[in-house]
Amino acid sequence: MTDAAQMIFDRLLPPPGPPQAAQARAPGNIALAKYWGKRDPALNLPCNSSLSVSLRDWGSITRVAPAPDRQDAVWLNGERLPGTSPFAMKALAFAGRFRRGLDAPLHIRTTNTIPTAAGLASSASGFAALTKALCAAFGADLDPAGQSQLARIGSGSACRSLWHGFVRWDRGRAPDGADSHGYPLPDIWPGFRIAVIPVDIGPKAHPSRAGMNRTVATSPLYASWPERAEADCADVRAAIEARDLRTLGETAEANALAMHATMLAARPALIYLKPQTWVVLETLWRARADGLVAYATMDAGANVKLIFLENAARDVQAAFPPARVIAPFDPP
Ligand code: 2P0
Repeated sequence: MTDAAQMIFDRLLPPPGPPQAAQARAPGNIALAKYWGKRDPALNLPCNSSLSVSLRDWGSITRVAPAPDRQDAVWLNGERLPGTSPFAMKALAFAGRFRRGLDAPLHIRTTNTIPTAAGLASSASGFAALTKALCAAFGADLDPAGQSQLARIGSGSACRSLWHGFVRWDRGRAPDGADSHGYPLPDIWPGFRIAVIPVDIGPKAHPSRAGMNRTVATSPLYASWPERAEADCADVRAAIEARDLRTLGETAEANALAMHATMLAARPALIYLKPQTWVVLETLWRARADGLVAYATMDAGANVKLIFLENAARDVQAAFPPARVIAPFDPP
């Protein structure tokens, strides 16, 4: 039986033929207006639009090649993974959507260029790079919007990692998700900075997929999220266009905290933030009262990301010595 996700691959890809070796890279991304909650979990169709900034050369490089030993295998950062590893199983299941029954065993090698010490998840860049590599391997000449639709099925946030700079993922309306993919914003903002303040670099306590689904299913606060999040996404878009960091930062920070409020109200509660996260936030809010123009956002983990402009970089680094600053619009 063909599932709904496979029908999208069948529609977008040419008939399967023997794969070639191919390699691709993709940046990670941080959402300034978050994706949280699916209206269709099988197709990863979101309840609201989201908007991110890509992390330049922090991302994933993935190589796909026919397996000389005729055994599927996956390597992550040079280490061959057991077949039972969740990452290996997800990557091979995704590759299966391109193979469509063809007997073509593959070797998949992914290297993350995001420093482990930054504590950032890499599923977005990983699935975006894997999608690009598999499209090249199977001779699928898709435009980036088509690739974004396929990457979205691997992991929602991956559909924003097909481009550098600011990317919006439209919620879309079509039941098959044809209008739910990323597209790049034309805005180039050279002074825009993002910093990662590592709080917890260990594996996630709760995978975000399960966390998101639990929030939608059980949180009494979730009902207010989709409409507010959609408005936040539009406000972030407008603030980028106006190069208005204050509005962007205030909106992004409130959006992230509102997302965490929906999680806190889930039953049982879903708590990603740690005591040290709140220490970082208190320090930020005190510094902001003293004039620092910087704002925070947090994802499905305890680490804090700060949003600011180049002229605040020195003060951010002084207030948060472990901060790793990224200039998203510098040449790679
Ligand atoms: C985001 N997150 O917009 C939000 C904010 C985490 C918090 O997208 O189930 O790995 O694969 O679609 O994309 C993390 O969730 O989830 C995420 P799936 P994904 O960046």
